[in-house]
Amino acid sequence: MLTWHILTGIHLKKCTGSYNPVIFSANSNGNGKANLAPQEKEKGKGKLNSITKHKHSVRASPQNGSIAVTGGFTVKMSIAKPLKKLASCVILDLDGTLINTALLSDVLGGFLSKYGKQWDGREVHKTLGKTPLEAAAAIVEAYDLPCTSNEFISAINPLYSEKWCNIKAQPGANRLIKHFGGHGVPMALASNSPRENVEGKISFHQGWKESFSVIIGGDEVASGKPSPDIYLEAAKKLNVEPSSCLVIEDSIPGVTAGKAAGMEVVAVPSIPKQSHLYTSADEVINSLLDLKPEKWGLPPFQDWVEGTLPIESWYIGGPVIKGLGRGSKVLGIPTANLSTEGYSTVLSEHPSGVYFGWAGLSTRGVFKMVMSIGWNPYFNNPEKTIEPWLLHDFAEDFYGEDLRLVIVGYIRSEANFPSIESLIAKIHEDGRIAEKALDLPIYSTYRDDPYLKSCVKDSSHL
Ligand code: RBF
Ligand code: MG
Repeated sequence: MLTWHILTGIHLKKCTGSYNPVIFSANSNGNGKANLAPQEKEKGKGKLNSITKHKHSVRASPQNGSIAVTGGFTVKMSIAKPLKKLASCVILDLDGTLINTALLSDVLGGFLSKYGKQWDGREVHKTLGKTPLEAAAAIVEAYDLPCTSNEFISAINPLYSEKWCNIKAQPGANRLIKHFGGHGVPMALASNSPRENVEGKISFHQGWKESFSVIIGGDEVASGKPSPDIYLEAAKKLNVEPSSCLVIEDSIPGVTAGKAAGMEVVAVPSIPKQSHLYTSADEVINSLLDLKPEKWGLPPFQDWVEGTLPIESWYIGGPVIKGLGRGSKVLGIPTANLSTEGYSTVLSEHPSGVYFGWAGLSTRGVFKMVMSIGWNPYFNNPEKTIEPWLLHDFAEDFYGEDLRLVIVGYIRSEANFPSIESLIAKIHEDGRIAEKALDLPIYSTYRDDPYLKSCVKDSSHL
């Protein structure tokens, strides 16, 4: 039996193993309260008017603004945007979507160097979302290799499979799989890679194989993505209409395939700064942490607390460097920019966005901290940077001091803003959210993390 909460006071009980979709356009914050999206609040739209009880119905009727919620309730709303299609199943791509296959790029680099060629990491887009044969052909051609595409595949495959055990799940992948699995939402895995490779890769991720009702590899259909075949086959095996499937994809060929199959597609681009190219996707999100299943009629995540998402903690440290001189001067927000030298892997593993946690400064103590990771769309920086803002008034600068961070939660993805004032206002709001959240036990315990302590204690003997 499955139970989950959506809007205030509504419990939906399911008595069968199958999942019934629920759709509404307000955000649920996971503790049973209905929150409206901030922009809707501002405009005074999306107001919850009334909730009426009735029997099983699943369709939205945008004309009169009522949304049918399966399980017996209709939520009456004035709707700002037309509702998206209902999904009852999720079909996931693997490489770049659920797992971070970027490290395979190093294998390719090593391989090409044996041929006296130098791999240009920026060429990775030539292989993204392609079938193995197409990707091989693209590399053989770009680097003018003295072998056929098939020979290339036979040579590189064993080198790739040696690395499978080191491939990490994308941030939010385990959470997503557990969430949909726990709510009985059928999931399929649909990859251009051969089935054997798909199974090999996921075998290193506990609980994944059992979570998928269906797995389709590129070798099991006539043509790979961007052909819709893989997705259509997945829907067929799930025994559902393509129109009730939500696809999650990182590559353009994958998005094309999902749309061609008649499905709703959320793109999670795995190459930074490329979102503008994903025009055919129904939505482009920055990372799996930003997925809002309720937009597609699927059960909402319930792990957000007070505007924050607890994440598996991670650590980074180094000397404070001078940033681009904007923090204090332009914004009035003094960020203690962190040198990212030696942290390129850590940096590439974590999606850009606004995070928070605790900061240890060698001679000064431990402070609350909110930070942005990324390219700062407003300034469009060329490099991914880490810009922690220590929520404390310091009398002077501390460039060169050792700064250690424990990052414990996520707030939002980086955004662009129409004015510097609106950017500043948002950063202050982030600060208030972090400040408050860090007092919650789930986050406050990290204040005593040895990683921060050792650094503070060591230098107190100086
Ligand atoms: N810059 C952006 O362009 N977009 C953002 O959404 C954004 N969010 C931020 C959130 C926090 C908590 C902090 C400290 C900074 C953020 N910034 C953002 C970066 C800000 O523009 C940056 O601190 C200045 O560029 C100073 O170097
Ligand atoms: Mg992919």
